[in-house]
Amino acid sequence: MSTTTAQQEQAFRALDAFAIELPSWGFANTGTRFGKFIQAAAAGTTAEKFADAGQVHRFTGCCPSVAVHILWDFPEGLSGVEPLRAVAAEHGVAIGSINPNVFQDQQYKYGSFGNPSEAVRAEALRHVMDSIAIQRAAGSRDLSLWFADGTNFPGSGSIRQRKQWFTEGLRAAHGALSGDMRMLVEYKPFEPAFYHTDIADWGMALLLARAAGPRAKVLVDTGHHYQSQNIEQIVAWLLDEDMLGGFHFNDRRYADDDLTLGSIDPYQVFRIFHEICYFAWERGAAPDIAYMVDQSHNLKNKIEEMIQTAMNAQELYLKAALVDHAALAAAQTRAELIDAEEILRAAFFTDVRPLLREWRQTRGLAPEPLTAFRASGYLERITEARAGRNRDALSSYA
Ligand code: PSV
Ligand code: MN
Repeated sequence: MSTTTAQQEQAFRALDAFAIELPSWGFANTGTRFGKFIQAAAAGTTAEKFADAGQVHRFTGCCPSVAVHILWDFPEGLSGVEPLRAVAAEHGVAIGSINPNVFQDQQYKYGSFGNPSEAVRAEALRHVMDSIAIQRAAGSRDLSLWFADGTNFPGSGSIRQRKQWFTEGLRAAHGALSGDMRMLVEYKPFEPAFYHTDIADWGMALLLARAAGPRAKVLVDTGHHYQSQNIEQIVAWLLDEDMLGGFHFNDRRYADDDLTLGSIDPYQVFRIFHEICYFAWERGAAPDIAYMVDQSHNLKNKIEEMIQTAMNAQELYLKAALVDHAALAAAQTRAELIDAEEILRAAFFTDVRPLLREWRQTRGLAPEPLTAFRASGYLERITEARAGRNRDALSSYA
């Protein structure tokens, strides 16, 4: 498939409109439940996470905001917002979605919104309300909710009762939203709970979001599905129901592996983007979706990996934007199965990297973000500045 001028214009429009949010936690030292591998250059403070995220945006031009986790990035609460806004502006990015954390503190051992203790449920709601205050002060549109709630053994809790508690909690939180603020409800089939998870799939998230109110939508984390689940069908259904609020992108081979987007199955990411672009073509307008990355890497260099992720996302999105939708719709109507499939494959196998290089150049960006980042010397500078501290963290960890 060679590209025409009209296709180039279409491609550039698609790229201009495509932004993907980075997770602050993707720049810090993280690990698996078996241990951490410390990187000398990893960010140790929220300001450093924003500085590193700013580099990703500087070289890719498509990552203008950074998702924050309340306990990890705002230990001081609301008073941390103004200073962080200034830091974000200094690095050319904005504070993105707000992630409350009702899963790591001791009181949440048996859950948060689904905890059998009324006092703990109230505490979880208070934290979410505090997070909404931070969301408002930060000028952030999305409150991104993920709950670790669930049980490990049959009989441990009343599944129906917990569902009702979730409805109550989400409704109460929804009541505090105003203006253009939204609430995204994320689902996950298992981990950390291994018998039942309170919000285990998109159907449960959808019902809870509907019960919470009109500002609540579903968040699809690509790593939160069982093997071989048809994620693009979930996406198509949520789009059709006007309930798709956003994504947490990552790739996986087994479970919630947090691997680089498109590293294992780029065709799946393409098919997801295709459902979105096809929907946009039919409706004549792009749906309002928050694209976010949810990955943290302890083996690859974190900044380079986020640049790689952003580049993969752009490539796969662009391929989906180049699908000949009119021809596809006609082939589907005539049940021309091979032709319809080949239309998708033609777009998927188009090498869009030359187009991307042109787009970058016309937008004042370096054509090869990773190479340009490596040549900038930033990594060497932060490695030198942070290595000592990160080594100390290693010895205190060991
Ligand atoms: C849970 O696995 C999750 O996907 C949620 O989005 C959390 O906010 C994030 O990971 C924390 O890493
Ligand atoms: Mn997630």
